[in-house]
Amino acid sequence: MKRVMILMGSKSDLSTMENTSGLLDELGIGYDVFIASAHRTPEYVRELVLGAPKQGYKVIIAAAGYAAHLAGVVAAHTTLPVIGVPLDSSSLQGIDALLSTAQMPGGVPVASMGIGKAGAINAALFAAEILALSDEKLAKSLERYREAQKEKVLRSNEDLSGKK
Ligand code: RP5
Repeated sequence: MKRVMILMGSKSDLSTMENTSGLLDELGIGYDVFIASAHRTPEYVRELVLGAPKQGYKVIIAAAGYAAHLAGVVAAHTTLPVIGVPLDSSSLQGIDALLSTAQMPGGVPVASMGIGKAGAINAALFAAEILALSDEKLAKSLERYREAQKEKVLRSNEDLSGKK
């Protein structure tokens, strides 16, 4: 079953968002990806989001650059958790997208990640953390991911001291 719906405003967002899909693959979480823009295809966004619960999606990840209204518009149409990923597509290096994604009016929350690649990675992990609340196997996978990350950092210290 696909538990995560990933939306992005343009095909040009795909390379950054492969950090999200790649990590979901690693964690064994099913997802579907759709290109849907809050500005260019507003009706399609609405249709996808309204249909999401019936399709079994539990979390929606929405990524966009420029005036990134996608996550907010998605959140306006659902009470599923919405994770926003602001992308650095414009000459403002994603600050525009970050503010558009994060600065939601009270009442319609979007969990905004950071800009770009790190945000895309964290979106997958945050979605996994939500799903892990009712999935013990996934919770264990997340613990293993953290452990592997820790070991990688510690190993890089060992590599450094080996060079001294
Ligand atoms: C946003 O505009 C998209 O999310 C993308 O980041 C940006 C540029 O889109 P393209 O002009 O490359 O299609 O809506």
